[in-house]
Amino acid sequence: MDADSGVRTIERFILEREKEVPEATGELSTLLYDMCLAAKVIAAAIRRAGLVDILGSADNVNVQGEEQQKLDVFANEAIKNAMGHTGRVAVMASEEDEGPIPIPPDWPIGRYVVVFDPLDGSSNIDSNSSVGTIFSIYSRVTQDGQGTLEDLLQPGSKQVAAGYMMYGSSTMLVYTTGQGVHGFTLDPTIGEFVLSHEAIKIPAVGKYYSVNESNFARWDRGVQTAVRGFHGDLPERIVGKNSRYIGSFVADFHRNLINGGVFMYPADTKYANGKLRLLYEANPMAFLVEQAGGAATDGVTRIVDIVPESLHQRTPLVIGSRDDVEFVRTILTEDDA
Ligand code: P6P
Repeated sequence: MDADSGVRTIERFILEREKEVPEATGELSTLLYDMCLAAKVIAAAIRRAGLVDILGSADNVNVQGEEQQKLDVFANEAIKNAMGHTGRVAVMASEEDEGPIPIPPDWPIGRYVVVFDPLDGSSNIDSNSSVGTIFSIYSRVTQDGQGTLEDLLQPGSKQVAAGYMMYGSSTMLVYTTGQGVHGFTLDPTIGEFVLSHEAIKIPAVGKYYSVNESNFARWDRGVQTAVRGFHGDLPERIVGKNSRYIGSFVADFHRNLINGGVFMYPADTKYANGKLRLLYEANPMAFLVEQAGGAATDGVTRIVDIVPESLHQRTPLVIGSRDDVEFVRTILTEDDA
């Protein structure tokens, strides 16, 4: 195999994309490399999790009131360390931390803002189901010094990059900088993320629908009607779909992105604003899916148009194949919904 075997590592691919942006300074590229490093560190820990004492509960409850897993804590620290020591970030926010995460005092402060869910779906870890990291990157809006809430509470339409890592049968990193959606698979033999899915496009109509059916009685009538449509009960309006639901957002989203599908976590009588978080779950995935030709709403309103009011605010979410998201919007906006 010759030296340049056509293997396109993520570093090379990011540089190629950077050349297409005249005003690019290379800082965002460097930040994305640093996220790759964090991904490798987390992936290695998850691979070993079954062998060393890093599985299970950290005997702690996070700011969400959810039981923290040891890997939640590990992943959170890995990303904070990777992002905070670059001189390119002004402020961070994490699902695992209550407020804004400042840059360490002896480190230069940069112009980017990073929000992330360090390990989504972590309750699935002990059963070896796929889990993931989700991140969004913005440019700061304040001028100097430590970043603030104002920098963090920007609408998703202001994202400059977004992506996720999925730790499953293989480790993948999927990201966008607004120039399409591209997927990379970690080759453990060389320790590099290698391009495996260039220019991902989500089919307009999905094969799958993903929703927690056990919540059916908690939904309002419009949502129940839409899901019945996915069951195949409204053949005059929509072709029925297969149900696929892992209960790990990154895994459910990734399958639908590749095969076509729609994921829903609607508001219900338990989660009045839905369960998923706007800043570090819905927004990054909404940026990605729109770049891939799909759509993301709260049922009616485009996710990336929502102006956040708090770091951990939740939102109802319908995301995936464009025509399926539109079907739900139509049902929910009909008079008798
Ligand atoms: P439910 C995992 O806890 C998570 O935050 C997402 O990854 C996933 O989509 C959702 O919750 C699953 O929630 O209520 O269906 O178990």
